[in-house]
Amino acid sequence: MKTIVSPINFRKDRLPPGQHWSNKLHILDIAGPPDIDLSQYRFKIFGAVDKPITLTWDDIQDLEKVRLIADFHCVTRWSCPDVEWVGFHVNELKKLVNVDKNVKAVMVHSLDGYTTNIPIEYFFDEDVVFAYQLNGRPIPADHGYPLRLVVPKLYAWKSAKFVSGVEFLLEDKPGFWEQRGYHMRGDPWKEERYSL
Ligand SMILES: Nc1nc2c(c(=O)[nH]1)N[C@H]1C(S)=C(S)[C@@H](COP(=O)(O)O)O[C@H]1N2
Ligand SMILES: [Mo]
Repeated sequence: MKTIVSPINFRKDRLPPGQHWSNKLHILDIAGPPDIDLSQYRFKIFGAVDKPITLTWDDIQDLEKVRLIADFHCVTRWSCPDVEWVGFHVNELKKLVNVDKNVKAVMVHSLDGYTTNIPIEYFFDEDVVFAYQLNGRPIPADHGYPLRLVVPKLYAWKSAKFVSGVEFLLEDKPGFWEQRGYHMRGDPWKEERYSL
């Protein structure tokens, strides 16, 4: 299995401004984990693509596996170093659908009703994965079972847990926290916490 270490781990200013190190991931979500039956689980790729597609849990296991090691930065100011994830790289999606070249952003959809928007260049990046393992085990329910997105270069609210799909957008629009004042991009080194 290929291992990707996020380039953020090698920055001279590794800890973004206004953050402190924490040795664990703190559980933060709007509604707690949903009940999951893997035989019923579906992952949808839709929006500005040639042909929308729905993957089953078995389909997801067939995608090439990759390991990601990356620091995790939460807007509530804790940062957890060297978190280890296993899953599939976002570029696997490009093998399944043709994405419209005018796409500006994605909306990630989750089973708890959560959504978050991510600019397309931050989504299709070298260190962005959909993960089903955390530190060598299936992702615990509270941390996003069965599948979560991990976007190391942005604040953790962009790393949607319990994902049910990705929608490609021709125009960016705000997700759950972005509608409530969080930043449309959310770069921790620019302290893009709030858009107000
Ligand atoms: N589906 C879903 N994903 C979510 C959230 C949520 O409420 N629902 N919260 C976000 C926020 S605000 C943070 S800080 C991280 C926290 O991840 P953790 O609970 O695994 O530490 O998950 C993000 N992903
Ligand atoms: Mo958060």
